[in-house]
Amino acid sequence: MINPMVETNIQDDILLVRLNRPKKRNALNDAIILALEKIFAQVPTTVKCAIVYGEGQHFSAGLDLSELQERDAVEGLMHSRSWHRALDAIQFGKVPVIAVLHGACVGGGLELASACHIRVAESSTFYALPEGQRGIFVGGGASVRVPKLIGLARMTDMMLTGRVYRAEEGERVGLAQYLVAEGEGLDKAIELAHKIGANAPMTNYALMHILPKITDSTQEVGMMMESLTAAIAQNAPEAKSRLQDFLDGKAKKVGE
Ligand code: 1HE
Repeated sequence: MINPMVETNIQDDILLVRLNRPKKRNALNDAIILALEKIFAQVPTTVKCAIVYGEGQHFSAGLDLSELQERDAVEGLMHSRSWHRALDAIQFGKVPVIAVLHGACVGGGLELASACHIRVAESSTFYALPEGQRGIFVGGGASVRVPKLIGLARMTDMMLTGRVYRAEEGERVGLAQYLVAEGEGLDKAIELAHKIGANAPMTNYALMHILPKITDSTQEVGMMMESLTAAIAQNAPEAKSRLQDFLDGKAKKVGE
């Protein structure tokens, strides 16, 4: 175990990562951020998908505010970059990552969730970016990732006014892709993880590493990257056998 505040466990081919600091509402201190970076840099090759979730009543209360007091500007810059490294290790790591949300998913907690590829929200989830109210600014990648989920106007509103999105509204605006009943998030995530793990590795790789670059590119460059990716993916033996299975009537139809 890298750090008792972040417990890991492998179940089948799924890596379960549990934030385990419930007394402090899973507030993310430097040690937790470092542990997350290490965990996601060292995902065993047998693992096909990971799930991040939180112990206690909340997913995460964000940055551990007690750590902010003594930092000067240079230390603040380094601190923000350490979050970027850790959350990049999640977004651009070896396997897709699903976040299971409940209770507070605020500040750095939302930054962590938005670095994951899929968010499953239980009905108690609420989202906020209280940095505006605390007199600070987001530093864990929210200004890049959150507008991609909900748009610039909504993120600006969240920070200017302290607006809180409840679970249902959050799913509607794009903060989560799935909304489930309380206590059902982990089961839903495991079900999704099995589906993700059954994909061809090249497809998952392309979705994690190439699609974000395509969407950040100009149309011309994006289209070219898409064609190159399509060509490489369909050339793989795995793609050939899956296509043959469909033509032979052996593969599942859409929706089955
Ligand atoms: C904390 C933190 C924290 C709780 N850092 N200690 N994030 C925030 O501004 C959110 C601040 N937290 C809250 O608004 C509330 O704690 C919650 C709505 C999340 C949960 O409320 P509740 O009633 O369940 O818990 P609580 O009683 O407020 O907190 C329990 C303990 O956790 C208490 O400590 P105790 O020693 O008095 O028991 C709290 O002080 C402690 N705690 N949240 C430190 N965040 C990379 S930049 C990212 C920038 C940000 O993330 S800014 C947003 C920070």
